[in-house]
Amino acid sequence: MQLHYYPSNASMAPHLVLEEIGAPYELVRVERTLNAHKSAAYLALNPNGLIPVLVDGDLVLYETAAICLHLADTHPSAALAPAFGTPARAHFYKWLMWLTNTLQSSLIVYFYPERWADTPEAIAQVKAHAEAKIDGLLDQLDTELARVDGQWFMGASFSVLDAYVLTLCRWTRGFGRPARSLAQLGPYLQRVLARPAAQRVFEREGLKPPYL
Ligand SMILES: N[C@@H](CCC(=O)N[C@@H](CS)C(=O)NCC(=O)O)C(=O)O
Repeated sequence: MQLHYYPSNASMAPHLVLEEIGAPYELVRVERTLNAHKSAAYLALNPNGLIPVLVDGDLVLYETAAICLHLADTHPSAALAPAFGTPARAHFYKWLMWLTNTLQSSLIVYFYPERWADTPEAIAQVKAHAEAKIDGLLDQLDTELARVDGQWFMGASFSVLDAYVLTLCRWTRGFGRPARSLAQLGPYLQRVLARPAAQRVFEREGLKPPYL
């Protein structure tokens, strides 16, 4: 397998999943600073020009959540998702979709407000609205963590969701109220970060503290 990645991008979620699984894979750095994600070669892999892409044999897959699910499904012994057809699996799908289509998409508005407005004032307003929305979304994660029984997002078992939550919460480290400052999220993120797989990912992506 090959994971096309850029440090600290959405690719970190499948990178964490690959390290948790322990299967062999190759990291292919997509040089964003040179716009390599908009090159013809990369667009042939992902016509959206977005990171990540996973190549698994003949399969070329984009969309972070789909890649994470595929990795969990093809490596069942790693137990990174609840059993098919169970209520836990249904909630797992719900949170995975929410992470990608609600939290991640709001974060992308926050980081690229100039795509949504023209004047400096309007751009600042888009950014402020995105941060306010994300603030409430972080509260939702915190409330869920207070509800579940266990140290991981799904309870007793570490899952793909933990990799995804860490990746997205890290992006809030420059916020007025970052994820690490919330009562449940703060210690939870430290637990995910302390896993040997997470330590290897931060090392391999060349990331330096502060991690959260
Ligand atoms: N829905 C996509 C979004 C991926 C995405 O937005 N990736 C960012 C990096 S975190 C990217 O490639 N941005 C480049 C751009 O927007 O031009 C996914 O989850 O894979």
